[in-house]
Amino acid sequence: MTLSLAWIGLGSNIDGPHEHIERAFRALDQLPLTRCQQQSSRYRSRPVGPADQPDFVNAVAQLETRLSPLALLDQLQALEQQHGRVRQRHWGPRTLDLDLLLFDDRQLSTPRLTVPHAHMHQRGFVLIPLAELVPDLRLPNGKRIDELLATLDTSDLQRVLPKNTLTPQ
Ligand code: ROI
Repeated sequence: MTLSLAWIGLGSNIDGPHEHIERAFRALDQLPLTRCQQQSSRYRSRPVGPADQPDFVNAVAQLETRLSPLALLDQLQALEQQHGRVRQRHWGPRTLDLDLLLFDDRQLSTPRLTVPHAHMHQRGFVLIPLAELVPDLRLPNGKRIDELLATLDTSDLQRVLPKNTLTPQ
């Protein structure tokens, strides 16, 4: 199996979001045939969608993996379940959301999985941490990440330190 790079968007806004994000980074590094190569900063962001829910903590992970996209998706969904994820309502609060954003420069469209992630081009809480990891990223549709970011208002995003980090990095 070939070695691929995959980028995962992490989000949480209930039941101790920081802790869910930190645990998720550790769990991603322990997935079979997978290593977490890079962690972005953590960001606090206003909810996109229904506004009557807590702010989110968002981040992005860069994985090196020998899993296929669908095998990786299975693993991500299992992790979400382990974090007690319950989908109460569409675009409602969640304990842990793990979105497969990009898989190499592939474009996939299957009933279970669309890559690149369908909404990532419009979401500052995805693009800002992703651009931290890959500043010169070009998406499979040819758009550069800095061009996409230039079209977005990202003023609601606030870089935050991970819980338990005492000194700024
Ligand atoms: N809004 C923010 N800020 N961050 C998220 O991770 C997030 N995830 C979602 C919805 C509910 C669309 N809004 C979000 O799934």
